[in-house]
Amino acid sequence: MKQHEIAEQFAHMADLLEYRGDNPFRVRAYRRAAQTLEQLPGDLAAMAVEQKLRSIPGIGEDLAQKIQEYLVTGSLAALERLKAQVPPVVPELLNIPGIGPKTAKVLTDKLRLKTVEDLAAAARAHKLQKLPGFQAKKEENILKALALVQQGQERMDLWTAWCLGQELTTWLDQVPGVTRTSIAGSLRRMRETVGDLDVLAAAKQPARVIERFRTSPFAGRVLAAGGTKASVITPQGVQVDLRVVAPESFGAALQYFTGSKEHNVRLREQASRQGLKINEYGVFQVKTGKRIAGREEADIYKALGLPWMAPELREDSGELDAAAAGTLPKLVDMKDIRGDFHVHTNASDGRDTFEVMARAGKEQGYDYLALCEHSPSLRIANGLSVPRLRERLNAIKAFNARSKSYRLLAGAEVDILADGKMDYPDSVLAELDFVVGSIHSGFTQPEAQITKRLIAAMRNPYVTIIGHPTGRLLGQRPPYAMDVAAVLKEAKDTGTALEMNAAPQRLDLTDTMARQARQAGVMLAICTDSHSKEQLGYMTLGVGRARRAWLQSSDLLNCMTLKRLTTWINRKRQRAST
Ligand code: DGT
Ligand code: CA
Ligand code: CA
Ligand code: ZN
Repeated sequence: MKQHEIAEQFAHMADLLEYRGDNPFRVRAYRRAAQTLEQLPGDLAAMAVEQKLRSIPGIGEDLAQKIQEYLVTGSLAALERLKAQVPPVVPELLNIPGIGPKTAKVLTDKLRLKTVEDLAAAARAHKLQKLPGFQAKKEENILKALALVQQGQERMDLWTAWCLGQELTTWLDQVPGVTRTSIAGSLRRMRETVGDLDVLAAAKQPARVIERFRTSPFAGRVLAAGGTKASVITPQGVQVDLRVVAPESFGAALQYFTGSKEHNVRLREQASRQGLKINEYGVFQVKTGKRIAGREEADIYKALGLPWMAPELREDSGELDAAAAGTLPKLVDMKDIRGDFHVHTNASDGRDTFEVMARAGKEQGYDYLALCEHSPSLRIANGLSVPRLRERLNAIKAFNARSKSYRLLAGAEVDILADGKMDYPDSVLAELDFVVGSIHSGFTQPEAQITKRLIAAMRNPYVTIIGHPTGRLLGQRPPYAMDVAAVLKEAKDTGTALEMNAAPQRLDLTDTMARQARQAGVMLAICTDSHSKEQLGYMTLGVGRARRAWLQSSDLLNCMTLKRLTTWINRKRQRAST
């Protein structure tokens, strides 16, 4: 409700006035009014209409006028003037937990801070504890607060974002008055990391939903809350932006807040050439101001003569031209996925047993699951010796004898050794149904050598797919050097698939490389690289990433029936033996 927005504006006024050393009575008047408004029951806008504002304790003539001003214009001229009179860094400083107006004043006067980074540098150099009214403890607290603020600014991995997104929409769905909900922003587009989480809801009375949200367990700290939107930091330190819109604008808001910004810019340009205007409320005719779309997202695109396009494509990377030409791909979908490859159990470095993982694959509704443990040279991962691998083969035979519609494939994730040889002899590989060849060592070799290793592995008739082909770990390890064109060509020529590893710390191949691979005619495979049964859920991420790469089910090994898959694997083996 409006009183929360105005309370926030008044609190901000009080802080800035105090920073400037204004009359303490005036400062206190704003601060008290902010507190009163924060706790005010009922609807402030209705009170304003009934001229009842002056009956609120602590609201005199001047503040009542300011409330009216905000209700009419959506801002306070006095606050804007004040902001212009203080150094630009001040509002940012006041945002840091533990820094009030007095502290901000000392910091900007004595240290001449220009940015928050300046503050961090000064704190690390222990310059703060020498300031009047500061001690070591205060300096330490500021450093901690800065770390926290920065943590909130860091990007989260896709799985963290996905799980939180599910929780948020589930929670929102049960809030009274909410008729629709959706994830928006980079999570809906399935970017590899997510800055903040954007969620959207439709309700006739948005303020009530916001009110619930700001007092929900998600709101560890409220950054801002108004009548239609709120930004909070969850107790885990993740920023969530919630917007609540009227049902007739849901489609427009969803389109707008899904982004990407680049896609939206292109779309708006196109609209304006057609005499239309798009914003988060709908599509409007410029001449008449008439609204022609807004309720459904597809209607927004339709109003521009375009088909709806999947969020994963909205990066201004050719999707608008493809849409106009009617050549958008029919993207792969979760329901097209028939199985997972590259799954570990506790026989190597996984957590769950053979039985648990086997059953979990069936519960996913899969037709098949390839269990792939590590090979012996990966000692830290408890790689399987040949006798242990044979035990595994027997266990799989026994399992399959009891299972009709769902099959386990006998696989292995076999190390591609430093010289390009595989970590099991071919005679052993020949006993397996499925081989993932992976590089787990020698990441710093020069490009030519890594490329040679990969090519040698692909020329092995038993290697079905190359696992995590670039070796990168998000935020930890860069991809190793390799000749991408040569690798793609060899994959195509030998009939070897490349993995789209769906583990959130890998996401390897990247979307752009997978798209390149598809264009080169290379087969791909989405694998979760699961080390526990929950991680089979990474498939959702993998499918999202594959959609960003414009992949269709015909591009993916795990959309094949078991029969076609077997034929595909055997074709490479036979080609090699002739
Ligand atoms: P993130 O949070 O960094 O992972 O990336 P996004 O894409 O979620 O970005 P965010 O949260 O800043 O904004 C969510 C969406 O809202 C964004 O994808 C498009 C839309 N949006 C935000 N700001 C603007 C803007 O200035 N112009 C346009 N056209 N769209 C915007
Ligand atoms: Ca976002
Ligand atoms: Ca956002
Ligand atoms: Zn691996």
